Amino acid sequence: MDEVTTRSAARPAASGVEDTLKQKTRDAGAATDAAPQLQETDGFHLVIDALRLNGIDTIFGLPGIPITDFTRKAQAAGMRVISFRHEQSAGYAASIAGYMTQKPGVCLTVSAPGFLNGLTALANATTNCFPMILISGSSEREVVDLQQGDYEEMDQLAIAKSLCKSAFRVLHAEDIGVGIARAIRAAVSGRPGGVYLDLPAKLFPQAIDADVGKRSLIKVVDPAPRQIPAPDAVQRAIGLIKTAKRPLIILGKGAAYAQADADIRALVEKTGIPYVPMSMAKGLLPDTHAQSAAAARSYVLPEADVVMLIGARLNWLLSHGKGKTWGGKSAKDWGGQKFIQIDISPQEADSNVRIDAPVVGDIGSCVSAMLAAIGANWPKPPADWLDAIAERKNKNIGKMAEALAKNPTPMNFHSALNVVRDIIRANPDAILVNEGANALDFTRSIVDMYKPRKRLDVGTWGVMGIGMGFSVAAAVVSGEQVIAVEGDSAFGFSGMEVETICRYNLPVCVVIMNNNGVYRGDEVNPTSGPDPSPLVFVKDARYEKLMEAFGGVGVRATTPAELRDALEGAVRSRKPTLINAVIDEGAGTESGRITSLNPTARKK
Ligand code: OXT
Ligand code: ADP
Ligand code: MG
Repeated sequence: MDEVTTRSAARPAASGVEDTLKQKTRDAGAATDAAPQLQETDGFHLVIDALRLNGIDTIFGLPGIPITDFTRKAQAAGMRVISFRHEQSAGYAASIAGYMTQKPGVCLTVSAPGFLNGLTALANATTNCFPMILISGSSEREVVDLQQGDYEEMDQLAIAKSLCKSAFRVLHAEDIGVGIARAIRAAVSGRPGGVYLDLPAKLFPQAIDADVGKRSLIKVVDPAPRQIPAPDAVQRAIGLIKTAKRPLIILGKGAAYAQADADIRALVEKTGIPYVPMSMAKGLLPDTHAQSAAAARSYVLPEADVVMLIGARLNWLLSHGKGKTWGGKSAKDWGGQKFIQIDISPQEADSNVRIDAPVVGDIGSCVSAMLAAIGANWPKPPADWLDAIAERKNKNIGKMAEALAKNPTPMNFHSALNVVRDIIRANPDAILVNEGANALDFTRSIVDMYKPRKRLDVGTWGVMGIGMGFSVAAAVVSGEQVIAVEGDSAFGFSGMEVETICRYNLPVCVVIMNNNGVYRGDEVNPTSGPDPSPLVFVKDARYEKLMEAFGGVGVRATTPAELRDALEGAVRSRKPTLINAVIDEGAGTESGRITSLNPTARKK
């Protein structure tokens, strides 16, 4: 226990432990006539102690009633309290901290509006399988339940339930230990996800005997237990790979999360099977790896006959495992592939197409079981398959090299991102945060990643707004240089957090791909009226001045040389930097690479 307060035993005690306290008072009174002094703690300190006991040393949040004093006390107790300008950014920060560390990231908010602001991030964490706990203060139960109009009244628990993995409320100080333990286990065990913890205002000052409080805390033993796959499931999967003439591995962000990097690499290399990394799995093996088929994606998906998914779902990002992307005749047709799926969730298999060999367990245990089963002399896949992939890949890499070599004025995405590509190659430990549409899609294919969990992006929902929250958390958690490549629209969702970046003096360099709008900046109002098109912004906006306003470095870059200078300067100095990279406003396409998902009116 880090802090206890002393009070006279004559004062009334909090509910629940009153009897213990009364007994102590009587005992103390029997020993001496002087007013006895009891050691006390309260809800504030118990929450802090419970988190710290479980190795959680950082909170991302935004203070206000009823958690202001909590943020103060947490900092006083030695926790890192990173205070944001908007709860949504704090929530995204917590969620990505969870992804990077396998410990639940904690976001702390005030009631109703603050809670709702954090809720998007909680839902996003759950969708992406990131472990996170949203702790929100809440109003008085009895007033909320009678709908009597309390300050920031809202039945937060009920609202959160449908948007996260689990939701709990703690009413009594002596239950805080259990509440935190349950939240931790729910967030990180099995398929990770978001957990909501509701802490009513009255809980925080509730005082209880310090010893009782201490004994009520739980240090969670083995919060994410290994889940060993069934031997017959492993054999079934191995048997299927043996039949393959054109095998393929797809690595998803679940594989990156699992931190089984060496075994995953060994499995890929020992089998010799080509692999495609999903966006956030880039760098799990270096993107320059000879077996990477990323540059031949649209060739390998329809051509493969056996596909092994490791921590990747057959959701929209993989065209649901069917349709033309997979060689099916029409949009919903199965392409004929057999699938092996390694995943911790037993319910994931068959969600879109038949999974012939589900291997259920944690990826570390599954991959090591597969490795043991394949032994030392696994035959390489047929040469004609590898040769055909190499040919496709080299062709695409050649095309990419040509595009990157051009130096148009104004800059386009290729010429600007070529610079980012070089900087990441020279600084492979740097973390790349990425959002936008064209700014996202071009960065994904142009900028190679070399190490695991270094690419953090919009994930399963393609959500805008993660940029600055992810950047802050990545810098806080890792201490590494962060480079955030942002569409100008994407940046706007969390732009005010550049103040947070400056306040904590974080090594974050924001690069805005400024094409004056959502997708492009050259659209006009068809009526010729005074309002601009809904898709465009103020032309030649000076985003760099926003960073300067808070003491950071701002640079406007109109050529690759200027961009390179500014990026190198940022990496060298580790100062908060914002580079406004001016991109041709006609360079993007609507919705980037996912134009096919964008309904447009038939009637023109
Ligand atoms: O094989 P082919 O020939 O097909 O080629 C592929 C690869 O083989 C090749 N490749 C390579 N070639 C050579 N060398 C290398 N190294 C290499 N690597 C790959 O390149 C191509 C492409 O490869 P890729 O990317 O692997 O393949 P593909 O087919 O694209 O993969 C499919 C997908 C689906 C897996 C992939 O496209 C993907 O991951 N997509 C994610 C898309 C996404 O999530 N987009 C974000 C959402 S868009 C939209 O929703 C936006 N909104 C609305 C909005 C949102 N999202 N959120 C909220 C809260 N509110 C509103 C908004 C407002 S975007 C947006 C803002 C946009 O404006 P900005 O200003 O921010 O951005 P700009 O567009 O820049 O202006
Ligand atoms: P991507 O978007 O990269 O394809 P997804 O988020 O769709 O990745 O899929 C990640 C998958 O990984 C989820 O189905 C999740 O259950 C699974 N997963 C997450 N962590 C683990 C783990 N430690 N072991 C096994 N599977 C995991
Ligand atoms: Mg844009």
